[in-house]
Amino acid sequence: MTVGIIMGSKSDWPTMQHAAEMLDNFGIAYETKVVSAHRTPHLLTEYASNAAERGIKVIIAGAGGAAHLPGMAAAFTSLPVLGVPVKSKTLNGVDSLLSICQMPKGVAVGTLAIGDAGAANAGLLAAQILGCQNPEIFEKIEAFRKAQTESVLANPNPAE
Ligand code: RP5
Repeated sequence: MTVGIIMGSKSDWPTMQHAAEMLDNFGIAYETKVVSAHRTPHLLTEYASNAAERGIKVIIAGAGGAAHLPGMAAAFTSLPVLGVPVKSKTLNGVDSLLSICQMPKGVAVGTLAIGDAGAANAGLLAAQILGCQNPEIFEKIEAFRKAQTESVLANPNPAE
């Protein structure tokens, strides 16, 4: 597996599946797993510590509320970690966003937008990271962006 998609709870899957779908577009292999920073802290340590050794190149970590998963995963690995703030019921994901993005200097998490768009873009950004070293993926991303642009230009009337 090239990308590890982890999330704090099964309840995060409706959001995080958008990251998986994006990777599917580019034919990138990934694994998905519930790893909770709070409920399964030892599993988080093990997962993040061993990810590089297992061949993972990028970790996408989604969590909601007190969203410590991406930051703690980043603490245990030098792989790039992309954090997805899952929209929480009480604070609409602003809590998740602030928990993920306010990392201390020296331990980086690339924070995406709250919710589905953030998850999809985490998949896209993971593909772009991998595409730097992989011309086949790079070409697929170029084609994806070209098709997206052409689709917008071909449908300029918002009322149609
Ligand atoms: C976080 O708490 C999870 O990432 C999830 O977004 C949130 C709620 O989890 P559940 O109570 O639905 O399992 O750890």
